[in-house]
Amino acid sequence: MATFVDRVELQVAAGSGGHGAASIRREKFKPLAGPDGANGGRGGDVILEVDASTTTLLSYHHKPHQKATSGGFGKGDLRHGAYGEDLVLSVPDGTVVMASDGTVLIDMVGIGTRFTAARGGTGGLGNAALASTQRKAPGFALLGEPGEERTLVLELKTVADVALVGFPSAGKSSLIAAMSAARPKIADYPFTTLVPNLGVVEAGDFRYTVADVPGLIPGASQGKGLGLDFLRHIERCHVLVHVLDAAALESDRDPFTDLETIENELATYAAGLDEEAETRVPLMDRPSVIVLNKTDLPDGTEMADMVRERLAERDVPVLDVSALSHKGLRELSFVLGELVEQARAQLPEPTVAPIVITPRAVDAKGFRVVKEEFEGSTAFRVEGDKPERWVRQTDFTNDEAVGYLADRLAKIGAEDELFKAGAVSGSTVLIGPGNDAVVFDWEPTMVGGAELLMGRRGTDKRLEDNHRATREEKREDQRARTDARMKRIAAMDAERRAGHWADPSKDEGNA
Ligand SMILES: Nc1nc2c(ncn2[C@@H]2O[C@H](COP(=O)(O)OP(=O)(O)OP(=O)(O)O)[C@@H](O)[C@H]2O)c(=O)[nH]1
Ligand SMILES: [Mg+2]
Repeated sequence: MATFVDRVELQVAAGSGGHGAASIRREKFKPLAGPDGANGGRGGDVILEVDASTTTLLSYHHKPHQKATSGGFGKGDLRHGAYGEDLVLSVPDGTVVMASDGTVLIDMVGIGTRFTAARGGTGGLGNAALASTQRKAPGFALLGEPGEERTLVLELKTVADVALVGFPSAGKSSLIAAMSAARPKIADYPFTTLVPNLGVVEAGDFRYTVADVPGLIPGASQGKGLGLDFLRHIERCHVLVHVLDAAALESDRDPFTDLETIENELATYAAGLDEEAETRVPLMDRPSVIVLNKTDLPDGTEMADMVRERLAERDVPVLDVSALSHKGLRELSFVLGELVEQARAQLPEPTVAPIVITPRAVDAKGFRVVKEEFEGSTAFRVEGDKPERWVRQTDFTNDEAVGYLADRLAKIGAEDELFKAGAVSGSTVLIGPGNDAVVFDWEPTMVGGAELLMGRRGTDKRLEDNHRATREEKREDQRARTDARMKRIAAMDAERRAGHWADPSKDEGNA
């Protein structure tokens, strides 16, 4: 069977932030003139955007991996890393975006609606930005953060005022083609239509959209034929049109049983739509119209005459039409226009469902320490956005960077909290969630001790040497150098006399 492409799994990866640079400016008479490592650039976001010219999710079926560009590295001489470019992915109106567990993240309705699917990583700070009065020459920079990565499920639920439903080959696409400027594929074999076609119909000066969905067969609600994959396209429509083939060739079919079959499938499907009930009129209660198509054919007119009365008992408009000869189409367009107008008027004010992001259990400090089992012994896990981000920014091959991380953690009180939770020197400390955590052997006192021995982190004695020599000091320096030179000359002369060196003047004399 043809693959259906209005439900796709999409892997999105935002760009990573570029690493910051650790660099020292050099000037002619001041080789260590201060830090000049610039920040890394921010990684690009992956953004979904509703675009009028996009009608299917087909392109993502072919390219399910989408990645934005990463930010550039910071460089010396304060050259900032380039920003990563955002990747904007066009999606059709009515695309529902879900997390991989099925949670709806956003229902993208309306041209121009945007959704940031994955956020780019922030660039790492360079050592120029990390410098402060206490830390004049940081010998490290922060790493750029990795971009967000997510698996999303995109599902298209066509947004149309009117949905045409019916058996395959009933003439749904032909009707769309006859009533609007849309030019869907039409053929005399079942399942010609694999994705919904959308058309704009004008009835006087009222305009509305009509969607033609793939043909339904008995058992569709259980997955037969194209199954459930397309039934969701009728969920949002205001008006249902039952397109009945009055000239069907099969002997076991007539418009009345066809209609009952389709209604059964819709009712079974609608029973599964619980959450929709509050915002929309239940599917089976929506206004509907019955059209008897192909009444240009003698068989068609005959059949229409036979079933018209029975169909009329349902208290919905029944119209004889022909997509081929355009018979009854003008009347149909006005009947539908009126129903759409009424339905739109009853529409509740559109409410934007807020996206609820479950907040993490952290206290006012922005982190918490939990005690847990880790590889058979007790460990302490630090959880919180800040500590986790700081860990990602740390270059663990650089002791100074690790020390800076310790400083940051101490500053928000992580050390105190670890003490309170019962951590002692040598305890295993994890920062971050699950298996992504960074594991440390905790040495709180050593960090302090190292501070005492080496002076403040990020200071460099050579940068602070502002002493200028006095005239007497310079003269003394000169004298010492002259002495040293004289000594060197005397030593060389002694070596020459001792015959260690060849003497060019003597060699010439021998020649
Ligand atoms: N004579 C006649 N033929 C029609 C009429 N409407 C459609 N047909 C023919 O019926 C066949 C099926 O038409 P489609 O419009 O493709 O039918 P459909 O309902 O979209 O079919 P699926 O997409 O497969 O569900 C084509 O050969 C059409 O030319 C009509 O009013 N009169
Ligand atoms: Mg069709």
